[in-house]
Amino acid sequence: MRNDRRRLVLIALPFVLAIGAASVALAARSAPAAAKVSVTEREYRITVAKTLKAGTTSLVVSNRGKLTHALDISGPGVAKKTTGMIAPGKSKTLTVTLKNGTYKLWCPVPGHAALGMKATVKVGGGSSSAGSSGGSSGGSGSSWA
Ligand SMILES: [Cu+2]
Repeated sequence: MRNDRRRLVLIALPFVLAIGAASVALAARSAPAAAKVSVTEREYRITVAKTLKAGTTSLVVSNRGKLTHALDISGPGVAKKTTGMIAPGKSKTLTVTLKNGTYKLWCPVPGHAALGMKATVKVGGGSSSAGSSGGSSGGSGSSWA
């Protein structure tokens, strides 16, 4: 009896491990690596990084103001997406795919953009500088000494 149960566990264990590993791999594959960028809104301005990287980006928009706000974004490949209204103290996430270019962000609540709730964000631009600054270190002639 006791031996049988132990044997059963020994037989089942590799299967459990295999299933576990497979589900981990699936989870890793299905989750797109979206960069998270925080955006803060209050009366009457929008705080966000001036430059962002191209790719799938989750804008985490926090309303730190006392009024209801929202965030609209429009630019290359993004034909106006909106978070919808965000109550004071709340936040919403808006996922967009950014391409190189300039994006406009603003609060669509009437009057708010005119009062200053708008921002411009640049994506990409001069990204391909990697590799050019190598300095061709031949190795042999260390002239610093
Ligand atoms: Cu607003």
